[in-house]
Amino acid sequence: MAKKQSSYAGGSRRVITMAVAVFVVVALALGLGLGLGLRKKKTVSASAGPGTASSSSNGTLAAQDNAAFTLKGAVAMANDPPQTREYNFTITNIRGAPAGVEKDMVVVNNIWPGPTIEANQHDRVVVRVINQGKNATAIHWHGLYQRGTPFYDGTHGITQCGIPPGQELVYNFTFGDFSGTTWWQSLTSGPDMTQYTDGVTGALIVHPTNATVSTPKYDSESLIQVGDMYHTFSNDLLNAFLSPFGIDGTQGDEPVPDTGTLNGMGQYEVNGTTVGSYYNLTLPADATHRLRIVNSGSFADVRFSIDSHPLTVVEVDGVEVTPYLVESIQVSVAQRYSVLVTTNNTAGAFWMRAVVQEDMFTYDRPGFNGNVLGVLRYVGVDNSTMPDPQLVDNDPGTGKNLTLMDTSMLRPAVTQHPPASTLTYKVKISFQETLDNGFFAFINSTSWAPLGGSPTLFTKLGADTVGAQTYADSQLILTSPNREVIDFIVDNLDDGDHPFHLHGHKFWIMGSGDGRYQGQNVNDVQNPLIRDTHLIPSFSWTVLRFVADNPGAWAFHCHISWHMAIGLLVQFYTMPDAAAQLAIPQAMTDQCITEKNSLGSGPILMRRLVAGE
Ligand SMILES: *[C@@H]1O[C@H](CO)[C@@H](O)[C@H](O)[C@H]1NC(C)=O
Ligand SMILES: *[C@@H]1O[C@H](CO)[C@@H](O)[C@H](O)[C@H]1NC(C)=O
Ligand SMILES: *[C@@H]1O[C@H](CO)[C@@H](O)[C@H](O)[C@H]1NC(C)=O
Ligand SMILES: *[C@@H]1O[C@H](CO)[C@@H](O)[C@H](O)[C@H]1NC(C)=O
Ligand SMILES: *[C@@H]1O[C@H](CO)[C@@H](O)[C@H](O)[C@H]1NC(C)=O
Ligand SMILES: *[C@@H]1O[C@H](CO)[C@@H](O)[C@H](O)[C@H]1NC(C)=O
Ligand SMILES: *[C@@H]1O[C@H](CO)[C@@H](O)[C@H](O)[C@H]1NC(C)=O
Ligand SMILES: *[C@@H]1O[C@H](CO)[C@@H](O)[C@H](O)[C@H]1NC(C)=O
Ligand SMILES: *[C@@H]1O[C@H](CO)[C@@H](O)[C@H](O)[C@H]1NC(C)=O
Ligand SMILES: *[C@@H]1O[C@H](CO)[C@@H](O)[C@H](O)[C@H]1NC(C)=O
Ligand SMILES: *[C@@H]1O[C@H](CO)[C@@H](O)[C@H](O)[C@H]1NC(C)=O
Ligand SMILES: [Cu+2]
Repeated sequence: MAKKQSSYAGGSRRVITMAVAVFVVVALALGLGLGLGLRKKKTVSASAGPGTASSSSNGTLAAQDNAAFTLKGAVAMANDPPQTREYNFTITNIRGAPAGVEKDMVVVNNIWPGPTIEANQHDRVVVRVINQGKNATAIHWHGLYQRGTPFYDGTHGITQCGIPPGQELVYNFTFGDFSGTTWWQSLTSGPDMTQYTDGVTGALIVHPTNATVSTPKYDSESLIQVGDMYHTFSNDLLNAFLSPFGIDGTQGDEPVPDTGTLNGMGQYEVNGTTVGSYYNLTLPADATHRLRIVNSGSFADVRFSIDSHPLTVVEVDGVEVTPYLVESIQVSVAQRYSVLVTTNNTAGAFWMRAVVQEDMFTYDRPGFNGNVLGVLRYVGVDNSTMPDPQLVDNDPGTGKNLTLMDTSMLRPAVTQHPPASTLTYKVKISFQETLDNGFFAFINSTSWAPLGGSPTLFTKLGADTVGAQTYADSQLILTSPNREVIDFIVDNLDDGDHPFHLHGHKFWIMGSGDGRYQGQNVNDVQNPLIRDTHLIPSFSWTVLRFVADNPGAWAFHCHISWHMAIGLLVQFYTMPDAAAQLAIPQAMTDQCITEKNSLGSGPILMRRLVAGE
């Protein structure tokens, strides 16, 4: 929802208000272009200011030095025998100041970004998640297939109940066919739905064991985790977002971040003084380095570039792509790219830029700084040397007019021929006001709300029988009894772009276009890009194709925290008979009992729509 300078923004909501009695029917019939009037961009001091403590916390964020983001690397790990890599993740509520301004955070092991998991494809990973935080949690291992272990997908309300405060859960999985760059984050539901926004994120790197492609050679590798940053605790922002007047007086306007970070560091101006820090990367001259870039933010795209250094894109969401030389790349929330950078310039210091894109913002956040910087230095350059601002402004390879990666040019390095589809589902997404003055996201006429104590996977497997039937109106579940090749057609009727992610699979992007899908042929596309997170633009259609042969319950959702929290999620329930062969760990069903008990005798739904049911 909501895009700055869009003549459609906000329009459909007002139409709905006038026609509440038939709101779903009317809204769904609205289609494109029925907007009313221009949204004025206003300046508001939304919600609590920087550093407001909304909850008491224990401890403060530990500093990480630059070396924390250097990877061991594929070459160094190539001879490691297959092994189980074990981690303890302790979740706590703390205070921290990643961009120089103190705020409430929820983090793993007292650091942010959280611990990096770096493994080889043939390894097993065992993560013991110890929840010492205030609310329930669940950790999602983004992009992994979890074939045979769908209950470790970490999606609260779908593949597990929350890990209650004071309890722990062991995730234990292998990578199967997955290799490449990804990340983990908490995917919670209930009162604390936007928890990852407050800091439960980290990188997950899987080096291929049996590489089918030879990535161009590189000498070393490291991480670049970028994203937007809010100085207010996300739960407070969510409550303001959900209120009848919205965060800025207009319902549906998403909270605008204060700034962004690069490897957990950023800069912010407080009373004329710049606070925060810079991530520093030091590289030898005449070498090629692989940067694994993740947008672990919650809302905005981030545009990444390095002054005077072009980037060669070689990987997209774990898929090796034909090398593609660009000056900058734009990364939507939850997407990943690997780029190669060659230190062939005159030795010096250069800005790395992670520019938070503002086109989705609907109001001005005072003090906003979207120009997040880090420093690339060549070995031998004094570590206190900062890039020369004069040089930067005059450098033709930098500044504001960089050639941006065109995602339609990206092609898998190994040519693939997607199989013919055997099943088609079509949905439309929209944002609508409800009868009780709520404002929610809809997929067709369903707005997802988690069923407390009763995750889809467990319910479907008979491990739990409460709830799903009673509240089926909040669950759009697309069941396929057998292996299918699914064409999933999405009509985005909204004025915002949405980075959609499918759990447990990758999808081919078969086709897209303006307006609604009207039967366009998508079967002739050659070697289409395949990935797990794709930005579906405003007022457009997209056809995604994937092979549904992974037994389990899999979320397909917008990765913008605010949108998932208001229901922009649909589930694929695949091959129930095969799923029924899987044994859900006892510890997990026990946590559902805890969750149910904590809900008391009231309704088991943690949040549900009142209108339209
Ligand atoms: C801080 O930690 C102590 C000991 O673990 C605990 O008793 C206390 O409740 C915590 N305080 C907060 C505000 O979480
Ligand atoms: C995890 O914590 C347990 C208990 O404190 C400890 O025995 C174990 O060695 C830890 N494992 C790792 C990988 O740190
Ligand atoms: C790698 O290839 C070997 C030999 O073909 C096979 O046994 C192994 O399962 C493969 N490993 C992965 C992770 O694909
Ligand atoms: C992880 O799963 C493997 C395979 O089922 C099992 O052998 C191993 O004991 C498990 N590890 C833990 C810590 O549960
Ligand atoms: C925990 O959940 C409650 C709602 O039960 C919410 O008000 C609170 O902000 C959350 N606290 C934290 C620290 O996540
Ligand atoms: C910034 O200035 C305002 C107004 O003078 C003051 O209230 C505030 O404490 C200052 N903040 C910091 C971090 O110095
Ligand atoms: C430096 O390397 C890039 C590839 O990363 C290449 O495009 C560029 O031409 C090289 N510049 C020089 C001066 O060799
Ligand atoms: C810069 O280098 C000096 C000398 O090697 C070292 O003592 C110092 O810690 C370094 N500073 C930073 C910010 O890395
Ligand atoms: C990066 O380098 C600058 C300049 O030396 C220094 O002020 C800053 O502390 C460094 N950042 C980190 C995280 O070490
Ligand atoms: C950058 O692009 C803008 C708008 O397209 C144009 O007005 C401006 O002249 C360009 N600047 C440079 C340095 O090319
Ligand atoms: C969504 O609604 C459209 C009608 O507007 C219908 O054609 C389509 O089948 C529905 N999708 C699902 C999955 O029910
Ligand atoms: Cu969205």
